[in-house]
Amino acid sequence: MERQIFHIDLDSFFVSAEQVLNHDLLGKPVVVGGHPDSRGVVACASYEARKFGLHAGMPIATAHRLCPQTIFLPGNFSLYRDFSARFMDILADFSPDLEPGGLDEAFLDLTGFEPLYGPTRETARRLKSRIRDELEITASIGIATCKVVAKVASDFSKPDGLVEVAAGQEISFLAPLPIKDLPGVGPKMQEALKRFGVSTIGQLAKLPVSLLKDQFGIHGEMIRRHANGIDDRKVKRYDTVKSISRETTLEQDTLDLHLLKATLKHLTERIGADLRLQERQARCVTLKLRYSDFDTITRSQTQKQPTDLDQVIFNVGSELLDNCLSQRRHPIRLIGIGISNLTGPEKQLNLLDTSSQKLAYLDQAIDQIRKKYGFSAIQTGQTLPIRNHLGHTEKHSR
Ligand code: DCP
Ligand code: CA
Repeated sequence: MERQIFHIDLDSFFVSAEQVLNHDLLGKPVVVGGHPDSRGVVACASYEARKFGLHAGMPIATAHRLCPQTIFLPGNFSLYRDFSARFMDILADFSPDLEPGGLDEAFLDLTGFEPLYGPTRETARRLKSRIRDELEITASIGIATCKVVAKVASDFSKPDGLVEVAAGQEISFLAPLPIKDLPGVGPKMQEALKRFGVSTIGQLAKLPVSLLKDQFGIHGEMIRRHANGIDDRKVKRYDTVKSISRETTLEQDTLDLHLLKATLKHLTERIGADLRLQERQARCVTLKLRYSDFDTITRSQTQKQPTDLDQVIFNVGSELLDNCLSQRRHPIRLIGIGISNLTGPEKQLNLLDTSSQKLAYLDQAIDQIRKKYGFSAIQTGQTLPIRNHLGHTEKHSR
């Protein structure tokens, strides 16, 4: 049976949530991400602001210059968490096969539900209405036989859209779109592909596998499959999530240990926040490195004591990084960190260990402030070298 996968994504999420609280913000250029004189970046821009070229990741100062009438809001993380929980509750009413991909997006597997719910598009319309009625926020939905096409379709349909890609139409739907629309194709890969004369997903789909494998390793093979609408990844239920990871392609291939560790610390803080949000701890830490020649390695270490502490996870990752670099000193193109072997939600802190308790309080305090002011409100010392580089390329997976 063909699968029916939905990808549902709320439109301009942070701004939309703010607009529910304050209707005066509706229809205006609004940005969440601090004040114009701050050094931060745009987290979310309303569609009205996007008309002026504003987008997530852009420095606030640039956004202010491009559109001085923009209303800048500092962000309210607990508000977004609340909307997110209500959003996921609505989705869970439709299918237990629900995989959140962040606060405001999720995959939902509705394969086999048609006899019960009626035609798929009708189900999608009902889902959109419920979200609009209960959250006062619009959502965009993509429907397809696999995850990657459903995700591209929901992005394509934005805002307030609904696009269904019928079985057999995957390749013709993807072909005319620019390669940047395919998840996993970052700025570096776009540049490299441009050198081969490739600018659309259709052209990418036809490149020889050997060439993609040569240039980008197994990632290249996966991207080619996705460009052909082939993706057999299942929708993974939240409660069966086995690992959390984040990775980022560096602006330039580097061996600068200071920069590599700062990046690692930043990625660790994000998976740490995710882990604590789920009230879980992890035993195994995995470091991923991709060298400039696309050789990709992972190294793991399992701890006796599960942890949800940024510092502990970072220390393990940092040690793994030192080991890898002592074995092969070659410029790094991508760095990632993951945690697996998860336990919880019950706490398993070693209560006699006061130093780890202190770190737990510190992480909680940082989470609290981030909840209030958004993620980049606090930079710990170790991430300072990369504060101006945090932006688009980072991706996360579960
Ligand atoms: N976010 C962030 N920093 C970024 C990107 C996003 O803090 N660099 C936050 C703010 C967004 C939320 O995550 O509101 C969801 O991100 P999306 O990429 O889904 O973007 P939006 O929901 O803002 O807009 P869209 O309508 O394109 O989905
Ligand atoms: Ca969104």
